[in-house]
Amino acid sequence: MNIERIKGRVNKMAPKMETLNTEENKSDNGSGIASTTDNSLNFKNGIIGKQQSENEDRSFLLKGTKLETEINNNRITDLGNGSEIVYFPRFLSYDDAWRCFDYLNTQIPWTRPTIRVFGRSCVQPRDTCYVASEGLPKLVYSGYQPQPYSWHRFPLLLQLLRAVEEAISGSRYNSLLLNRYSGGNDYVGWHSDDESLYGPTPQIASLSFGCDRDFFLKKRPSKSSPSQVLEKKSKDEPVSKRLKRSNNTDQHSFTLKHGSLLVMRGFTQRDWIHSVPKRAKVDAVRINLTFRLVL
Ligand SMILES: O=C(O)CCC(=O)C(=O)O
Repeated sequence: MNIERIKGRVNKMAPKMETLNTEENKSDNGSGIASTTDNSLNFKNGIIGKQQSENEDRSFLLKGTKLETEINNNRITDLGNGSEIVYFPRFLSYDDAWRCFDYLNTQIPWTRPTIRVFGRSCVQPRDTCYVASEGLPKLVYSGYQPQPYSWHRFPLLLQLLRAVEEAISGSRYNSLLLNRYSGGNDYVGWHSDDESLYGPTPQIASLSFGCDRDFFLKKRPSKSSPSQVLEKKSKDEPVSKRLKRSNNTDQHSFTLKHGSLLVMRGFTQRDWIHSVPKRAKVDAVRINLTFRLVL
C-alpha cells in the first residue's frame, strides 16, 4: 500500500491546509482523557472550526443547533418515509484526516475473519475490528462474533466519538465497527445494519479516511415489487450500471471522501440496503469507522 501516493492524489483536490493549534490539542477534549500525543486532533480545522471562527459563538458546539441548521439547509438527503442521510464532505480537515488514517492503519489490531454467507464459509473481503463499551450485548453478524476492544486502548477513537456526537445534536454512540479496504477488490456487499441490538431506528455515523469509494443505497426489495424484477433481470451486471440506468428515487450514491462523515438515520436500516462495491481501478487503502448505539 503506497500511502504517500494516495495522500498526493487527495491533496490535489484538497483545500489549503490550516495550521494545527497544538496548545489546544493538549487540553481535555471532553472525553475525560487529556490529549497529549502526536495523534491528537484539533477539530477546529474541520467544518466545526470553520463555523466557530465565522460566528464567534461556541454555544452550538454544545447544543449542535447551528450545525444542525446547516444540515437542514444543505446536507440532508430525504429518502422518504422517515429515512434520511446526512453527508458532510469535509467533516475533518485534510490534515487531521491523514493523522487519523496513519494512526488507524498502524495501531488498530486488524483481522480478516472467516464469515458465513449463504451457508458457505468465506474470508471477509476487508479487515475489521470492533470497539465497544463494557457490558453491552454481543454483536454477531454473518456467523461471526467479534471480541470488542476497549475505547480506552485507542484515545483517538474517543476523540472522534466526541466530535461526531457534538456535530449531530442528540446523538450518542457506544460501539464502533472499523473496516479497512486494502484495495479495489475489498468491498462490502448489499446489507443493512438492522440487527435487533440497535433498535428499530438506529442512527449510524460513518467516517471515511483514505481513498474515495462509492457508497450505494437502494430500497430494500419487497417480495413482489418492481425493483425485485429489475434485480432478477440484471443480476450479472455491475451494481453501478444498474444504478445509473434506473433513474428513480429507489437508489442513491455518494462518493465517500477522505475526512467525510455520512449519517444514516430514521428507518434507513429497515427500508434500505447499502454497499461499497468492488472497484477495479482502485489500488489504495480506505478506512471506515461506523459509530453505533447498542441499546
Ligand atoms: O465502508 C463503509 O462505508 C460501509 C461500512 C458498512 O456498511 C458497515 O460497516 O456495515
